[in-house]
Amino acid sequence: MKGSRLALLPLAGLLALSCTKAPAPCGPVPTPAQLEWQKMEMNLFVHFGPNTFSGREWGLGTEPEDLFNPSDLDCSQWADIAGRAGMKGIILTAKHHDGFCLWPSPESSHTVRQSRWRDGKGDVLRDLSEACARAGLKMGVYISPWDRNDPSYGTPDYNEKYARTLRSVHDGRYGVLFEQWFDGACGEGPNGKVQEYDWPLFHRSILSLNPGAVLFSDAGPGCRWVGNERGYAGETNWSTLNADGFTPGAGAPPERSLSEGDEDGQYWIPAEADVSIRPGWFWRESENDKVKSVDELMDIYLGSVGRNAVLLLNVPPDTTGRIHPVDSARLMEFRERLDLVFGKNLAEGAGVETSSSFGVRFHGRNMLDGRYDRFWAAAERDTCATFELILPEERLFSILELKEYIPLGQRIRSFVVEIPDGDGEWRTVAQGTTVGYRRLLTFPPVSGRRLRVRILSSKAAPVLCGVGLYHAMDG
Ligand code: FUL
Repeated sequence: MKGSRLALLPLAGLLALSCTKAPAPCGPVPTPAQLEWQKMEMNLFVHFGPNTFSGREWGLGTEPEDLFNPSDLDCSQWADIAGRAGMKGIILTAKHHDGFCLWPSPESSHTVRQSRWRDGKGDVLRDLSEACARAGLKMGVYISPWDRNDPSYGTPDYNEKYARTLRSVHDGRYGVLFEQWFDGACGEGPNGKVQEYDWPLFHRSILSLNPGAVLFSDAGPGCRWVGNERGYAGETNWSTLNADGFTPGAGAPPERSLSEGDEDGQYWIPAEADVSIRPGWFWRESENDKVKSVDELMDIYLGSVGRNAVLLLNVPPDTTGRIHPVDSARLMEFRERLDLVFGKNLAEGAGVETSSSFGVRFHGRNMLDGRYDRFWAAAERDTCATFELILPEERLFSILELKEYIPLGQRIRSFVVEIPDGDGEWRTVAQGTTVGYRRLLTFPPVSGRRLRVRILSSKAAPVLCGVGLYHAMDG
């Protein structure tokens, strides 16, 4: 009795020691705000403004303010639909290229204040911030630097004015805004001149007031455009990017870096994939029958959220100021499909065997407890680590989900998924490259009890906090 107690002491000491030791980060890592942003996974994009009423994609800037006159603006309806669709935030085009401000901006005379809508007393940002707060959603803003209305556009004064505009929206009056969207389009203003933007000034103006804001643009610094407007990230998608020397618009990083990131990129600048549920960004009657199908939306989801990007899905309200019934019904069907496919993790209850682990705390079962902050870490030198799932019974699946614990950096370069064939030999069913925050890899349905993931190459020993198996059902 006495002897065994003594024998336990060094073991307890060892355990205490191993509890304090954790894997070291590898390369750039997300800021806390970028991590929270990535966890949002899917947000609603709202293109709304004079174009909704003119049918144009890019307004000229000469539209009379009275053109903007929604008959029944209802931001609570947007928030309700977004929340029910499983989105975590809403980003509104507070100012598009036509320069019209959906809030009574003190810096502009081309705003809702000059319109007949609500007798010039309306403020869409106010309505939306209140609706988002009620629905538990975050709010972000798209404020186009390109302005086809402002007479000072094309002169240094415009940069100062634009910076003041940003400050007046990010100063807390509309709550804490989670993202600022800087689109890359840059054309001529009313005087025929093109603006040279002062990006450092714009960034400072926001971050000094709202340090947690994630700044979107072609070159970051908070998150990056994915390089296309179809809603797909590269199959390989690093959240790291070499952004030095690049600017939004014409000076953007090459398309491949936007969609795939740069493996040894210096900065953590994850991808955001934007796409519209309709052919255009703004609502048009003629596109009511061209709303994307659930299959298309599902494919986009797998190609964005399932490839380590955040999905920004545009659903533009109509001239009433409400989301059209066709779009809202489609979003609800999309949600039903997501719940059907991802509602239950078929890996639940599985035994997990790993090639190694980094001390006792970081064992393989951590990948199945549903918590982001508990993970399996392979032993320090085990960059070709393997884990195997042993399911309680035979199950049919066609999607593998992997999640890296990105506060320690993005590591995995390539992996294969294998199941045993009749002779017990491992057979490859799929292969992938990067993982990142969340990877959903699809393959023809397989039925079995055992599945093995062999990481072939990783920048440092893999650190995975989630694994899932699902079955993709078609419509
Ligand atoms: C682009 C704009 O030019 C389009 O009109 C749209 O707003 C898209 C999301 O960003 O830069």
